[in-house]
Amino acid sequence: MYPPPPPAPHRDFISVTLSLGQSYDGSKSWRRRSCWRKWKQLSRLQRNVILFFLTFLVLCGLLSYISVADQWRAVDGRSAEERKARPADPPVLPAPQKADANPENSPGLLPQKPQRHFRRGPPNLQIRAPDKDSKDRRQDDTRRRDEVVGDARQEDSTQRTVVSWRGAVIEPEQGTEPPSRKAEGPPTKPSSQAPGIQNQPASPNERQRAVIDAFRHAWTGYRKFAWGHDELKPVSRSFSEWFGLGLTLIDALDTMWILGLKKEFEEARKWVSKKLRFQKDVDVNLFESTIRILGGLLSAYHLSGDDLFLRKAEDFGNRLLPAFQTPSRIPYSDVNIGTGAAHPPRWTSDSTVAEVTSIQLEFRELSRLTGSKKFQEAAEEVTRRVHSLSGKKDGLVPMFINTHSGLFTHMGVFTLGARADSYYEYLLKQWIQGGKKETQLLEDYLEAVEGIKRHLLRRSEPRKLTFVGELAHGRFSAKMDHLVCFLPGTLALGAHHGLPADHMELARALMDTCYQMNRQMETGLSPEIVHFNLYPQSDRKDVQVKPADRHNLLRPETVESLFYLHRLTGERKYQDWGWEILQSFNKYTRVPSGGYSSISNVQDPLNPQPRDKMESFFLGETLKYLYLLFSDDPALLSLDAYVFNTEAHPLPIWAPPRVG
Ligand code: DMJ
Repeated sequence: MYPPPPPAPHRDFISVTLSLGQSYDGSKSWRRRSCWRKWKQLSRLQRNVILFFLTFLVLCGLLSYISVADQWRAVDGRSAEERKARPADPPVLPAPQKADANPENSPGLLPQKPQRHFRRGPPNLQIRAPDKDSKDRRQDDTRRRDEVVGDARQEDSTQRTVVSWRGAVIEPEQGTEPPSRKAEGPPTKPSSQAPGIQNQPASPNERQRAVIDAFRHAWTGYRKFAWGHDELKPVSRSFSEWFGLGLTLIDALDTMWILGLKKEFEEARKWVSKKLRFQKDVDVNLFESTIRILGGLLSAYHLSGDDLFLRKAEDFGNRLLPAFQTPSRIPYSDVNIGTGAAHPPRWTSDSTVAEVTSIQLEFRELSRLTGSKKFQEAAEEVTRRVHSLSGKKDGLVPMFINTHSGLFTHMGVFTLGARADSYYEYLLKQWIQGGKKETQLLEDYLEAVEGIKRHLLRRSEPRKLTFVGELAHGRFSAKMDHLVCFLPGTLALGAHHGLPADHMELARALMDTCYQMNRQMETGLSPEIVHFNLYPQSDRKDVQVKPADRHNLLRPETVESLFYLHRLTGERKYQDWGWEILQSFNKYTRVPSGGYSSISNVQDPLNPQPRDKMESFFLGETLKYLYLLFSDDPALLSLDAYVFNTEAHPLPIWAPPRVG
């Protein structure tokens, strides 16, 4: 017997296939049968796994279909609305946005790449009529965004930056061309004739003629030995450079105009026109170049009405803006006006409080004149931040502020001298410049004056001179810089503008002291720093000078305050004191071949030791204030029409906008 044949393998498969009733009718049918055969060959587990994946894929497909379909519906709907909303003949360009509404227009601070995530829909549909609420919201949004963007900016800038030895250099988007004014507010032109300045000045009196003579002598030296350079070295008959921008020439422009030195002014103007170029690979100090160069150009523009100076000021202002590109919006001390790389000093990431808070008059005025808000925005952001910082003592501020954290550093040291002085001056002067409306500035100023009275005022022995000392961690020091002598003038100016009468009393008392700081020296010129005697029993004089502090840099502060005190009280003694000081300058600092020199020892009339340097502020400030002090005409640069920046450059007080 033959054993029964083994069952044909996969027999059921065959039978099932056939039972489908499909015949071989070409490759498709054959492939179907082959797939089915393979499927049946799989184990139950394998089939389940495959079925699960297939179900999953189908579900995913369904879900994404639903979402895409929704978007398409939305797009279709919006297009329909847009089609309805658009005017029949749409503008080719989007309507301009106001500068202050657009964070990308503010200070050159934000990364200047397009911020795609802020933009939705066509730009012309984003413009809405400004209303107060939306403006406030915008400001809040801008502020919030700035915080976020501050971090992003850091990242962004590291990508676009040449990193310096400080790790803090920023590659700017350097605008050498004046910014387009179309997108921003309208510029403000000066009146064709600056008030208080005649084309032909009234004939100067004898003392004013002496100032003109001093100016001419200084100018002769500069013209002969330093033309177009920053500073004259009168003894060696050469020059020194700081920024390489003709600093003395620019600082002196408005003085020449005020003194009526037309020929000299025209020659200097020609140099500005033909030679002054800011496209230079050079670091400038933000504060010093703002108060001297920007301030000087703006003032020259106002007095002369010559557009050249405004164009130069705008170009220069643009080149300073990268200094504000810091994590905290507190500007770096230095910026390269050719490359736009900004950085703090080599030894610290701090800036000086006086420096970052004494650029606002100039930046605000530049915005007003150009209609471009970015200058004002950048500078006022600093004011706002400093206002809300902790670490002050009854309105008195420390001397340093960190550009990364935005916080005060070196806490607990308070002075009205170097590194803090013009913070106080600019609180008052900005308030005046803006038409006395910005009450926060006024409040900060008033609080600071109270702080000065409470913590820094003392009287010396034996003559009871009122002076402003310093406070270091609760310890009082009877040290006073000559720089503090700006304060009597500032206090008097505030009183003139309606602040308490006791400010004027304090101004008078401090003026006497500053005069004595000059008078008690053998040369009649103040040293850089004095210490006051506090002990009644000693046989010391009131004013003491340490050997290291005996120098005089031809600084203006005493004569600056004398100008205010005379202008606002009419008392002749202030003119007489100024006259003494001018004579001392002539006697001890005048260099026969031209120019004046700072000296090393105000206590040695036989050998005052010339230092061979004429600072630009001698022409920009000292001689200008002396000339104005000797004038008896209160309308000459009236204190109701002008406010002087901290380098003595007069800028107009903003008139209230005309109604109707
Ligand atoms: C000037 O540049 C300015 O007056 C500044 O505020 C202080 N230092 C000098 C003059 O002393």
